[in-house]
Amino acid sequence: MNPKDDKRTASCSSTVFVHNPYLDGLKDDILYHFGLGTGTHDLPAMFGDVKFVCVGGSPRRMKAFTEYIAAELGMEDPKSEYPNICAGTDRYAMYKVGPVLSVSHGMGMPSIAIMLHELIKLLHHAHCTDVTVIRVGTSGGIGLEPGTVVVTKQSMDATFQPKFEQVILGKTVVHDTDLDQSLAEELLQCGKELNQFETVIGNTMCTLDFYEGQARLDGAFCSYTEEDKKDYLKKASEAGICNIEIESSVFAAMCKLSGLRAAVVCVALLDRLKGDQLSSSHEVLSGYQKHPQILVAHYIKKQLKAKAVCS
Ligand code: R2B
Ligand code: URA
Repeated sequence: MNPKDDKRTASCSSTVFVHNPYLDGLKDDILYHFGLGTGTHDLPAMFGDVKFVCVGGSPRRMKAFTEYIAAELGMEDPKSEYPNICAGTDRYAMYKVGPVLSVSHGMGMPSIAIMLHELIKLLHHAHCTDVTVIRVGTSGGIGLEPGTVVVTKQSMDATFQPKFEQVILGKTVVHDTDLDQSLAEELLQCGKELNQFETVIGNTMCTLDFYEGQARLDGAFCSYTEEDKKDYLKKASEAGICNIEIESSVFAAMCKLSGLRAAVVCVALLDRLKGDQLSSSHEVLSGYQKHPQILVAHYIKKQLKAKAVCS
């Protein structure tokens, strides 16, 4: 639907757009991988107040994020277990506290793309407005100290191009991967204010896989030399790439298509110029994984405080 044709579009609030003329013809829309649907759930009542959606790979991490943000916002309920809203399925997990929704997306572009189709429809059916979506994740850094948080400027593919390609009906469709630059700058500023860990802004390379796709030497297969790997990572660095992960490009493309303000905030778990294996202890890696959550919680708190002052 064109933004101008949407009667719900108020002068200063933006809705979540779907671009599918067939959706209106559906009696009920079943969000299969969430175990939710328009015929079975009152989506506006359940989700109409959502303003921030935080997405990340692991269900456990997204539950931990919900507990953390609830405490940070002073919304924690000591008796609450934060039930998984998607309990009817084990594909994704979803938690909600106040205006913050946390959703897991699994690993890789196909997994996050399926989740995003259903998330965008959910937000649309729930008549949500002014929603910000942030991926809080992990990545491999290029020349960064482990624990550094990278706020993505632009998501690049494995050939260092800022695009996401999808084959639809046998034809390659190219989407751009622009993220909201002002949101990225605000998040960088939050990292500076917190001053608890290094935060940088830079390009993120999104690959099809964790091993050969990211020039690792420790996969089941390796069809290149260590010299080739070093040369590739050097070229990536020269293209402004600071970190590598496997979801950001389709995330950026789909959020842009639906008019969602979006950002990617990932911690670097290791420096890929120094190695491939994640050899730090579980405690150290868990500590690093909290960095994007701390930063994004700070951002959400600031936004809610500013809104409270204005209203
Ligand atoms: C980063 O870490 C995960 C793989 O270990 C994947 O979800 C990603 O993008
Ligand atoms: N996630 C990735 O995709 N790559 C890494 O090296 C670490 C986490």
